[in-house]
Parts: sequence; structure tokens; C-alpha cells
Amino acid sequence: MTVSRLAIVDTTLREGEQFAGAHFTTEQKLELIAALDAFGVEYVEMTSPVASPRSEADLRRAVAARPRARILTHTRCRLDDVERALDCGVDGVNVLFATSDVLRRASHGRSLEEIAEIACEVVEHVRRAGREIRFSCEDTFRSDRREILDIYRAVGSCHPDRVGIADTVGIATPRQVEELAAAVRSVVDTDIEFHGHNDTGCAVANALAALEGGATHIDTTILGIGERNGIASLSGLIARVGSLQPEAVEHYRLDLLPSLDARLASILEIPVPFNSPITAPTAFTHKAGMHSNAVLRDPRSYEVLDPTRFGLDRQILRGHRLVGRNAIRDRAGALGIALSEEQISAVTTEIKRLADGGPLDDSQVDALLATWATPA
Ligand code: HCA
Ligand code: CU
Repeated sequence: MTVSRLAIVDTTLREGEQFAGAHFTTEQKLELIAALDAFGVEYVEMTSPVASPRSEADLRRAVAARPRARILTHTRCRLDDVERALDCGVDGVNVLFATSDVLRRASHGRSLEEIAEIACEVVEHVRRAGREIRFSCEDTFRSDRREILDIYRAVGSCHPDRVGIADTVGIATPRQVEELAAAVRSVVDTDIEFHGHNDTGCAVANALAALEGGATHIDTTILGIGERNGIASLSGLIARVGSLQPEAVEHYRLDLLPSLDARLASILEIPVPFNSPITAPTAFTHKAGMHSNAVLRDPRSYEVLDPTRFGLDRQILRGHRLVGRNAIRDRAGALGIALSEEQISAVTTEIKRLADGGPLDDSQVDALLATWATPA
């Protein structure tokens, strides 16, 4: 596949604020915007000014900071909400309308025709103000297919900058996402944004599928935080697209990704998840003998991304019972300790025996190698 265009809409300060463990201070928001801006995301989405007085004040502060990234806010699809957003000076507004049958009945009670009419009014209002506008159907995958395509077609004819597809409950499969993105692509000539939740672990895969279907903008958050267990993580999207098509992500400051994830983790007082793509503490750590052996010869054998692109180093673990002779020989060489093949085998056997009782740290392995080199 080819990603011809990719713009990242980072919503750590909107969707991410909906994460149960998140409450950002003004200073933290400004710091995260500066960090996201340095990384190079194209958009930062912030909580609606309607949400609370502090949300409005922080949005104004963010706009005043004049980052390179465009500042968006996310509001209901209502004239009074977008008016409030425009008054804060945002570069654009992402609006959302519930279109599923159940929400239409239980929430706002509007017909499809009314939704399209209100949406067009809002789109035209924001366009007249010279700002960007995106219209999205909430819970797109549980809405009636024919009905939402009718809405996208109708709203698309009012020329928003983008329409959005939202997998609000994380239920969609990659195939469904690609197919729906392509269907929406066929009824609108605007850009297409995708927002996908991770309830079934498919958020990053679904983001790629959306790009394959013709989406141009992907919503991410740092570490993937959001409602419930969140949405596609920034590092996940970068890993996914960057392994397929490195040039599609090379305009971002990839070396800043680890510190971005680490900073949010420290703000939230959680560790960077052990399985985070790229930024997990062990994302480039090799353990088993066979893996370490191959990686020492050619890192590409077990690494689909080069850690140096992210300012990271690979690690080879040696103080464990799965260690192999090649990893031990390599370490002895790095320490300038000359050992025969018999000695390498013997010290490897000894490490395995000792490590059966629990892992050894690097200094214990090094000490053992030194003992072997200079027997008393
Ligand atoms: C929510 C809304 C949303 C909106 C996504 C979008 C979702 O918090 O309920 O506007 O694209 O997941 O549907 O985050
Ligand atoms: Cu969401």
C-alpha cells in the first residue's frame, strides 16, 4: 500500500482528557502542546470551551502560544458551540453528530434530514469565519450504512474541510474500516479523518486500514489514552506506518517520540506500557539465544524498525538461562576479554546454571567473564 498523505490529529488534550486517570493542569497542557509541536503533529485537538471555564481559558492560552500545529477544538454540531469555539481563536472545529438509530431516538431525536441541514449550517458558518471544519458521524460503524452515506454525501456537498469516521466503541475490524473509508471516499471529495477506539485491540490496525481506504487524517493520543482503554497511540501509528513506508513519517522528529511518551507517563504517574510500540522499555531488547545471535549478525533479523531512528539503542540480555554462546562471545569481545571457544562454552553453561535461580544483572555477567579471563 502507499500512504499518499498522512496528517496526525493528536487528541491527547481532548480524547486523552477523557481517560479515567487524566487531569491536565494548564501548564501540563501547554507543555504537551509544545512537545507535540516539536515532534511535528499537524493538529492538536483540545476539549470544548463549553466543557468548563478552565477548558475555555486553556484553549485560549493554547491559541495564544501560536504553535505551528493547528489548534482544533471538538464540539457538538451546534451553532452556539462552534461560535464559542471560534471566539477562542481556534484554527478549526471538529464537530460530531450522533447518527445511529439508537442515539437518534434516545439522544437528540433528529431525523437524518434535520442532521444534514444542521450540519450544513454549522459547516458554512465556520467556513465563512475562515477556519477549518470537520463533520463526523459518531459511532459510525453501528449506524445504518445507507443512511450515513446519505449524510456524508449531503454534508460533503456543503464542503467541509474533512468528514470524520468514528469507531466510537472500538468494534470495527480493519476490513470494515478500509471498506467504509473507501465508501465514504466515493461520496465526498473532502479529506477524511479516522478516529478509532481500542476496545478490541484493533485501533492502530484500523487506522492503517482507514489510510488504505482513502483517509488522510488520523486521530492519535500519546500512549493511546482515552475513554475506557483509549484510541490509536501516536507511537503505534508511527510504528505501523513507519515500518511500511518510512518516508511517510520522516518529516516528524522521530527522535522525540520516546521523551513524549515518557513525559505523558510521568504526568499520569503510570509507566510507559510494557508493550508500547517503539517506546516500551524493552521494545528493542533481545533475549533468547537464537534471537540475540541473529540480531548481532544483522539487526534486521528481529527488528522491523531501526531503534536509532528514534534515538534509541538495542539491548542484548545475557544474564538469563536462555542466553547463547554468541551473545557471551560478543560481550567478552566488547570488554576486550580474550576467551577460547571452550571457555565461552563453559562460561555460558555457568551463567545458565546460575540464572536458573534468577536473572543476573549485566555487572554480574561482566564480573563472571572477567573471572574466566584471569583465573586466580
Ligand atoms: C466521544 C466522541 C468521540 C468523537 C470522535 C470524533 C468518539 O468521546 O464519545 O469526533 O471523531 O469516539 O466517537 O471521541
Ligand atoms: Cu473517541
